[in-house]
Order: sequence, then C-alpha cells, then structure tokens
Amino acid sequence: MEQSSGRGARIGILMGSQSDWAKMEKAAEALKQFEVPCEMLVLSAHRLPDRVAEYARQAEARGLQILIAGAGMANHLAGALAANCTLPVIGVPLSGGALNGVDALYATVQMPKGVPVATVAIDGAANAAYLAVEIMALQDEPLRARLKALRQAERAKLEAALVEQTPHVQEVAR
Ligand code: AIR
Repeated sequence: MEQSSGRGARIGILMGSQSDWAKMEKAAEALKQFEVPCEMLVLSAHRLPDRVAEYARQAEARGLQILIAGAGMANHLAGALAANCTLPVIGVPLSGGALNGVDALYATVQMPKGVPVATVAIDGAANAAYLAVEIMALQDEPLRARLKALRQAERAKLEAALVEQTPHVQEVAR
C-alpha cells in the first residue's frame, strides 16, 4: 500500500518511521474488508513535532474520524496527536529496540487524565483497526451490519473446523 493522503479518508494511520510500515499496514489491510477509506502517513513526534501537531489540528476538519498511531521505543506519537485534537486516538506500541516494545507500550498507555489514548497490544495494528471500526459502527448502520456479519462468518469457520476435528478428538480420548 502506498503512503497516501486520501481524500475521503475516515481514518488516519500514522507511524513514527518508514521502518514501521509493514507492521502498521496490517491496520489498513483490516480496514479494507470493511471498505473504510484510510490514509497512511509517516510522521515522527520527535523528528517532525510541528507537522504532527498540524496534522492533528486539521484532522477533524478534513473529515477524519479516528486516528491510529504506531511507533516503537519512546512512542509519543499517539499522545502528541491526542494532545492536539479531540478525535479518538488509538495507539499501537511497536516492537523493536533494546526493550522490544515494552517501552513503547508504557509510553503509549500511560496518558494523563483528560487526554486518553486507547492502547492495543504490542504490534496490534490490526486490532486498532477493528476497534476503530467498532467505534465508527455506533453511528453507521451498514458498517455495524458488516462488522456483525464478519464476526459471525469467523465464528462459523471455527465451528466447522471443530466439527472436522471431532472424530480425531474422540479417538485421542479413547
Ligand atoms: N520513533 C521515531 N520517532 C519517534 C519514535 N519513537 C520510533 C519509530 C521506530 C523506531 O523509533 O516509530 O519504531 C526506530 O525508528 P527508525 O526511523 O530509526 O527506524
């Protein structure tokens, strides 16, 4: 997927470095199945702080509804975005560096009262997208229907696999 500042994007996916791309692309891939338009951008809270603030301040007027932000190590990207807008911000701590994501997890999740960042698991970019869809689905009936249908289809797939396993399970139990 290309870096894009898509017109009509409802979700902004940001990351601290080009080296985060493959991990954060999982969020865009998850959004694709819901046909939710998104844009992806590399913007470091430390290397380009003014740009990060500017992006967050303009996000709502540009039609964005939720921001997803991932970075590794001292991850301040999600917090910096949250500080500059009132859109929901979902933070993705990324693995890497000497502490392999635990540093990013703490930096992302420990926000001060009044400026929250909803934090998902280390490298949990796909779940950030699912959470974003769940939030948007509150006000979007077709999206809610798609979300429920997908959850149901996944459950049915697992149920079918369970049925296939059953003779084997019985054999083992004998
Ligand atoms: N990073 C970049 N600016 C601020 C932070 N926290 C993070 C990136 C990446 C890691 O530092 O999100 O996960 C290493 O970045 P790079 O560009 O050196 O590969």
